[in-house]
Amino acid sequence: MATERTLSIIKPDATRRNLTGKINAKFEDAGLRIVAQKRVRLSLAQAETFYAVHSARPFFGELTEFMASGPVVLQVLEGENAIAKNREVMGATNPADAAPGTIRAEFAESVGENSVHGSDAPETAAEEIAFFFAGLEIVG
Ligand code: DAT
Ligand code: MG
Repeated sequence: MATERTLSIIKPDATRRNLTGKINAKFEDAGLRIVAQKRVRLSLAQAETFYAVHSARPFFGELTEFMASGPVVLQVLEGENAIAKNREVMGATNPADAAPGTIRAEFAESVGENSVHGSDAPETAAEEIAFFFAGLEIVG
Protein backbone atom coordinates (compact mmCIF):
# COMPACT_ATOMS: atom_id res chain seq x y z
CA MET A 1 0.00 0.00 0.00
CA ALA A 2 1.21 3.44 -0.86
CA THR A 3 0.45 6.88 0.49
CA GLU A 4 -2.24 8.34 -1.76
CA ARG A 5 -4.20 11.56 -2.10
CA THR A 6 -7.89 11.78 -2.98
CA LEU A 7 -10.32 14.61 -3.66
CA SER A 8 -13.18 14.94 -1.20
CA ILE A 9 -16.15 17.30 -1.34
CA ILE A 10 -18.49 18.02 1.55
CA LYS A 11 -21.69 18.72 -0.38
CA PRO A 12 -24.29 21.51 0.10
CA ASP A 13 -26.76 19.34 2.06
CA ALA A 14 -24.04 18.81 4.70
CA THR A 15 -22.71 22.40 4.86
CA ARG A 16 -26.32 23.62 5.19
CA ARG A 17 -26.76 21.40 8.26
CA ASN A 18 -23.42 22.52 9.77
CA LEU A 19 -21.88 19.03 9.55
CA THR A 20 -18.37 19.90 8.30
CA GLY A 21 -16.69 19.20 11.64
CA LYS A 22 -18.50 15.91 12.24
CA ILE A 23 -17.59 14.71 8.74
CA ASN A 24 -13.97 15.79 9.14
CA ALA A 25 -13.81 13.84 12.41
CA LYS A 26 -14.84 10.69 10.51
CA PHE A 27 -11.97 11.21 8.06
CA GLU A 28 -9.42 11.90 10.79
CA ASP A 29 -10.61 8.99 12.94
CA ALA A 30 -9.98 6.73 9.93
CA GLY A 31 -6.39 7.97 9.65
CA LEU A 32 -6.94 10.30 6.71
CA ARG A 33 -5.14 13.66 6.92
CA ILE A 34 -6.83 16.80 5.54
CA VAL A 35 -3.86 18.32 3.66
CA ALA A 36 -5.89 20.99 1.81
CA GLN A 37 -9.32 22.46 2.43
CA LYS A 38 -11.35 25.40 1.13
CA ARG A 39 -15.01 26.39 1.28
CA VAL A 40 -16.39 27.70 -2.01
CA ARG A 41 -19.63 28.08 -3.93
CA LEU A 42 -19.37 26.25 -7.26
CA SER A 43 -20.83 27.79 -10.39
CA LEU A 44 -23.19 25.61 -12.41
CA ALA A 45 -20.52 25.47 -15.15
CA GLN A 46 -17.89 24.22 -12.67
CA ALA A 47 -20.29 21.55 -11.38
CA GLU A 48 -21.06 20.47 -14.95
CA THR A 49 -17.37 20.20 -15.83
CA PHE A 50 -16.54 18.34 -12.62
CA TYR A 51 -19.35 15.80 -13.17
CA ALA A 52 -19.01 15.63 -16.99
CA VAL A 53 -18.61 11.84 -16.80
CA HIS A 54 -22.28 11.69 -15.73
CA SER A 55 -23.59 14.11 -18.39
CA ALA A 56 -25.72 11.47 -20.14
CA ARG A 57 -27.36 10.27 -16.91
CA PRO A 58 -30.98 11.26 -16.20
CA PHE A 59 -30.01 12.84 -12.87
CA PHE A 60 -27.27 15.11 -14.34
CA GLY A 61 -29.33 18.33 -14.14
CA GLU A 62 -30.49 17.61 -10.60
CA LEU A 63 -26.93 16.68 -9.53
CA THR A 64 -25.20 19.74 -10.95
CA GLU A 65 -27.88 22.19 -9.76
CA PHE A 66 -27.62 20.67 -6.29
CA MET A 67 -23.81 20.97 -6.26
CA ALA A 68 -24.11 24.66 -7.16
CA SER A 69 -26.95 25.32 -4.70
CA GLY A 70 -24.83 26.24 -1.67
CA PRO A 71 -21.35 26.15 -0.17
CA VAL A 72 -19.17 23.08 -0.56
CA VAL A 73 -15.91 22.21 1.20
CA LEU A 74 -13.24 20.99 -1.21
CA GLN A 75 -10.56 18.85 0.39
CA VAL A 76 -7.50 16.78 -0.35
CA LEU A 77 -7.24 13.76 1.95
CA GLU A 78 -3.93 11.92 2.31
CA GLY A 79 -3.04 8.55 3.79
CA GLU A 80 -2.28 4.91 3.18
CA ASN A 81 -4.70 3.64 0.55
CA ALA A 82 -6.57 6.95 0.86
CA ILE A 83 -8.84 6.51 -2.17
CA ALA A 84 -10.36 3.21 -1.03
CA LYS A 85 -10.27 4.20 2.63
CA ASN A 86 -12.22 7.37 1.92
CA ARG A 87 -14.82 5.44 -0.13
CA GLU A 88 -15.17 3.08 2.85
CA VAL A 89 -15.69 5.92 5.32
CA MET A 90 -18.20 7.58 2.93
CA GLY A 91 -20.38 4.47 2.51
CA ALA A 92 -22.48 3.45 -0.49
CA THR A 93 -23.87 6.10 -2.87
CA ASN A 94 -27.44 5.40 -1.72
CA PRO A 95 -27.61 5.98 2.04
CA ALA A 96 -30.18 3.18 2.30
CA ASP A 97 -27.36 0.79 1.30
CA ALA A 98 -24.58 2.44 3.32
CA ALA A 99 -22.98 0.46 6.17
CA PRO A 100 -23.69 1.61 9.73
CA GLY A 101 -21.24 4.23 10.97
CA THR A 102 -20.40 5.56 7.52
CA ILE A 103 -20.87 9.23 6.67
CA ARG A 104 -23.69 8.55 4.24
CA ALA A 105 -25.49 6.19 6.65
CA GLU A 106 -25.37 8.81 9.39
CA PHE A 107 -25.83 12.05 7.48
CA ALA A 108 -27.02 11.65 3.86
CA GLU A 109 -30.55 12.74 3.06
CA SER A 110 -31.06 10.79 -0.21
CA VAL A 111 -29.15 9.20 -3.09
CA GLY A 112 -28.91 12.63 -4.71
CA GLU A 113 -28.12 14.65 -1.59
CA ASN A 114 -25.59 12.29 -0.08
CA SER A 115 -23.28 14.65 1.83
CA VAL A 116 -19.88 13.73 0.34
CA HIS A 117 -17.99 13.08 -2.88
CA GLY A 118 -14.80 11.02 -3.08
CA SER A 119 -12.60 10.15 -6.06
CA ASP A 120 -12.93 6.56 -7.25
CA ALA A 121 -9.46 5.73 -8.70
CA PRO A 122 -5.88 7.08 -8.83
CA GLU A 123 -6.39 8.68 -12.28
CA THR A 124 -9.62 10.45 -11.32
CA ALA A 125 -8.14 11.51 -7.97
CA ALA A 126 -5.22 13.22 -9.74
CA GLU A 127 -7.54 14.92 -12.24
CA GLU A 128 -10.04 16.05 -9.60
CA ILE A 129 -7.34 17.41 -7.25
CA ALA A 130 -5.78 19.37 -10.14
CA PHE A 131 -9.22 20.73 -11.13
CA PHE A 132 -9.66 22.45 -7.76
CA PHE A 133 -6.22 22.93 -6.17
CA ALA A 134 -2.89 24.48 -7.10
CA GLY A 135 0.13 22.52 -5.89
CA LEU A 136 1.08 25.16 -3.31
CA GLU A 137 -2.35 24.88 -1.66
CA ILE A 138 -1.68 21.27 -0.66
CA VAL A 139 0.47 20.97 2.45
CA GLY A 140 1.22 17.39 3.47
P1 DAT B 1 -20.48 8.26 -5.87
O1 DAT B 1 -20.74 9.69 -5.45
O2 DAT B 1 -20.74 7.30 -4.76
O3 DAT B 1 -19.13 8.08 -6.52
P2 DAT B 1 -21.62 8.11 -8.56
O4 DAT B 1 -20.27 8.52 -9.07
O5 DAT B 1 -22.25 6.90 -9.17
O6 DAT B 1 -21.60 7.90 -6.97
O7 DAT B 1 -22.66 9.30 -8.76
C1 DAT B 1 -22.25 10.64 -8.54
C2 DAT B 1 -23.35 11.35 -7.80
O8 DAT B 1 -24.51 11.43 -8.63
C3 DAT B 1 -23.84 10.67 -6.51
O9 DAT B 1 -23.02 10.94 -5.40
C4 DAT B 1 -25.22 11.25 -6.38
C5 DAT B 1 -25.69 11.36 -7.81
N1 DAT B 1 -26.46 10.17 -8.19
C6 DAT B 1 -25.98 8.94 -8.49
N2 DAT B 1 -26.97 8.09 -8.77
C7 DAT B 1 -28.13 8.80 -8.65
C8 DAT B 1 -29.51 8.50 -8.80
N3 DAT B 1 -29.93 7.28 -9.13
N4 DAT B 1 -30.40 9.50 -8.57
C9 DAT B 1 -30.02 10.75 -8.24
N5 DAT B 1 -28.71 11.09 -8.08
C10 DAT B 1 -27.80 10.14 -8.27
MG1 MG C 1 -18.38 8.76 -8.30
